[in-house]
Amino acid sequence: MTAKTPPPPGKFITIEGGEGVGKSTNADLIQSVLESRGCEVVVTREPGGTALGEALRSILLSADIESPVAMAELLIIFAARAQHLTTVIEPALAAGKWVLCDRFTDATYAYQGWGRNIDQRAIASLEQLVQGARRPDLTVLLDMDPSLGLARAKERAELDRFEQEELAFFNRVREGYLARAKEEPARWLIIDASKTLDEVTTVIGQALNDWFDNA
Ligand code: Z5A
Repeated sequence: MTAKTPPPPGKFITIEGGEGVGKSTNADLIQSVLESRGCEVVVTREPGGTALGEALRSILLSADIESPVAMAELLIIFAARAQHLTTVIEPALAAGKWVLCDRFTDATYAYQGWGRNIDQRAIASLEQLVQGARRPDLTVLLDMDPSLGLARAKERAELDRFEQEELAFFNRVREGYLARAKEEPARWLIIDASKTLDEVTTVIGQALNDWFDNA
């Protein structure tokens, strides 16, 4: 009888980046790399991931209702996150599953912090309150010039409330992501998302396999 190799214990992986950088497109690839390593993967997203979170997401993205002020936007995002963490992310990790989340709190620092100029300390307080010690184990940042991502997003569908912001907003968001990645380089894989989809998927696949081998 051959002993079966136990699957690696669950980890929390997030995908981040500006508009249209290819997060959703590349989530499938990341999932398949993880599954090829024997991981059971739960794929989810923020804002969203629960019925309440998806309802709050609709409010946040709608361009047709009253826009929340920046602080209300921040609190709605953390309300959705509290529900998501308690009912989806923590139970999955506790059961040994891997969680792959399209955006998480780094997006809050980038969009509400750098983009909307909310004090980073206010975000850090909410992060501590809602998440305790929970932080991503690995974050894949798809990085590219925001004008390129916005052009991709425009081709695809009608623009949501965030996508209607001016370019300067998205440049600040990008700067925020890169600053966070610089602060904690071991957690981040920075991928040049301006390349062709084939090139991007190859680089992500290699980087993820290297990370696994060195973990
Ligand atoms: N938000 C926030 O403010 N604070 C927070 O804390 C959180 C979120 C968590 C919704 O997120 C909004 O919430 C978001 C920030 C805010 N702002 N907006 N809008 P979202 O993740 O749903 O939003 P998004 O960035 O707009 O997602 P997206 O438009 O679906 O983009 P994506 O997932 O990165 O891209 P994609 O759908 O995979 O690809 C876009 C198109 O490009 C598609 O047609 C692809 O086929 C194509 N594509 C992908 N890769 C390539 C390459 N390499 N070459 C050419 N074409 C490509």
